[in-house]
Amino acid sequence: GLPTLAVVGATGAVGTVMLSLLSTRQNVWGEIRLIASERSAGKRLKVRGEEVEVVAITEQAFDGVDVAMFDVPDEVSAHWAPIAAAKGAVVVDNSGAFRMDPEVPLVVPEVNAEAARNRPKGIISNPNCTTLSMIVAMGALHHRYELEQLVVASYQAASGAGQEGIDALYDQLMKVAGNRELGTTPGDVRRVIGNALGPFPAPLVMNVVPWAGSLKDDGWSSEELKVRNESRKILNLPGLKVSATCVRVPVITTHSLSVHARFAREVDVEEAREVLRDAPGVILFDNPAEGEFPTPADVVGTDPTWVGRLRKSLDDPQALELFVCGDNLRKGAALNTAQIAEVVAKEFAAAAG
Ligand code: 2RA
Repeated sequence: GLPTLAVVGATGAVGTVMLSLLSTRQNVWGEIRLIASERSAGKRLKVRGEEVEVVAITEQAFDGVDVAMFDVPDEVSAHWAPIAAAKGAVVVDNSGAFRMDPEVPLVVPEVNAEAARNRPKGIISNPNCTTLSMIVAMGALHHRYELEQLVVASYQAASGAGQEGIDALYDQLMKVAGNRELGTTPGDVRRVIGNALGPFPAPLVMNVVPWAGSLKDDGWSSEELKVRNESRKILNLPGLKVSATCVRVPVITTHSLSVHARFAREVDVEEAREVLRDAPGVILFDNPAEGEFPTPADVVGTDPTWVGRLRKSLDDPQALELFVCGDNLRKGAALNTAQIAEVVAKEFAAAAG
């Protein structure tokens, strides 16, 4: 029969998108079991047109599970993913708990699908949404020109911080709506928002906030280090030079990045266009004369990585500038996890003959 899938963390922002993806993608699963914290157990959620009751996470909940997708906080994954793996499930984990573990592959099917086969711990990691929002396009260009350096700035959506990020931005929008004086004196937005900052360190509405994640050494944010470390691992370029500045913007869903990419060889912009046009999972949408470039408002809810504003650097014949957008809850999280799980499901199908 078809493999049994468990969705762990079915009730969160990513879990919700996951259930809708599982309902619309080609069905490769037998039973789909929904697992969440004790608090959410008993809830009934719709997947593939049927209501399924959420069960609380326990060791027994993984009985008979072939593939388990985890979308839960790092510490919950760190505890439960090895338990699910010990019970024989292949775990596809979207937390940060295992991404840099040398015995856990970090997989983006369009870039390094074959890495998924080598999983000594029975765990495969799904990258962070910011890395994922650009890496499919960068993988395609790397293939042609050999990437040496990335300098990126991100424009990250509120939903990257989960449902509380979404709620905070909508609440803040309500507080500023209709006030045509705001945004003219220092601190006026902050005063209107009061303590409704949600998970962000400054007002997000009518603002941009140069911060995502937690503080690490020498002033870097955890998010910026993730972009560096994960890009290196996915592209198998341990010496790749990466500088990232991660910024939160008042967008509900879809991360954007401005990328300066330097290669080992001189680039040809027409050829680079062709590479991107031919790359699976990438859409080149780049005609500024007609006002055509990707924006989060147009990209949200879609699967591909959208690329626009492609230019050859004026002062470096080996570098390209580009702007990319990707839905952080789809390709940035649920979709990539589903794609990895489908790669594993194919192994089951092949083994079953
Ligand atoms: C964010 N990448 O956007 C992060 C966490 N998923 O906040």
